[in-house]
Amino acid sequence: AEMERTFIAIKPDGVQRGLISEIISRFERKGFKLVGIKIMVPSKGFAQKHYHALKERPFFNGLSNFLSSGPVIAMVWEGEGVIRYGRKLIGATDPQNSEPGTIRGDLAVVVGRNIIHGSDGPETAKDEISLWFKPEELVSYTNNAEKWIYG
Ligand code: DAT
Ligand code: MG
Repeated sequence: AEMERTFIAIKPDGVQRGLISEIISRFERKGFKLVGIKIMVPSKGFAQKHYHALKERPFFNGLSNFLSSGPVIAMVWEGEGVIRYGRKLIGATDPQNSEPGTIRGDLAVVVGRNIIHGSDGPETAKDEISLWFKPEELVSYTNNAEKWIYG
C-alpha cells in the first residue's frame, strides 16, 4: 500500500459543538489510521502561519482570529490516498456546496464555520504536519485490522 499522511484539524466550532468523536469516527471507520493527535489553542501568529497561503485574502484576519479563538483538535491520519480522500470526506469548502454525506455537508452551514481543516495536497500535508507536530509526537504502528482493510 502507498501510505501517506495528512493533517486534519477540528476547528474551534467543531470542538465547541461536540463534534470531535463524530468527525474522528468518520476517518476511523473508513479505515484510516490515527498516528498523531492533540488538543491546543493556537496563537494568532500560529494560525496565520497555518493559513499563510491565504494572507492576501480579505477573510485572512477573521479566519486567523477564529482558528485561535479556542481549542483545536490537531491530528495526523495515515492511509492509502488519505490526502485526497480525506478532502472528499470533508466536502467542499463552503458547506452550502458540500454534498450530503460529507462532514461539512452533514454538519455545517456557512463557510466561516465549516468545522474542519484538511491538507489540500502532498506538499501542504508535509508542511502542515511539521508545523503542528514534532516528529516524536507521531506514532508508527501496525493496526491489526490493516490486513482486512488493504488485503
Ligand atoms: P479549505 O478549508 O476547504 O481547504 P481554503 O483553504 O480555501 O478552504 O480556505 C481556508 C478556510 O478559509 C476555509 O475552510 C474557510 C475560510 N474561507 C475560505 N473561503 C472563504 C470565504 N470566501 N469567506 C470566508 N471564509 C472563507
Ligand atoms: Mg485549504
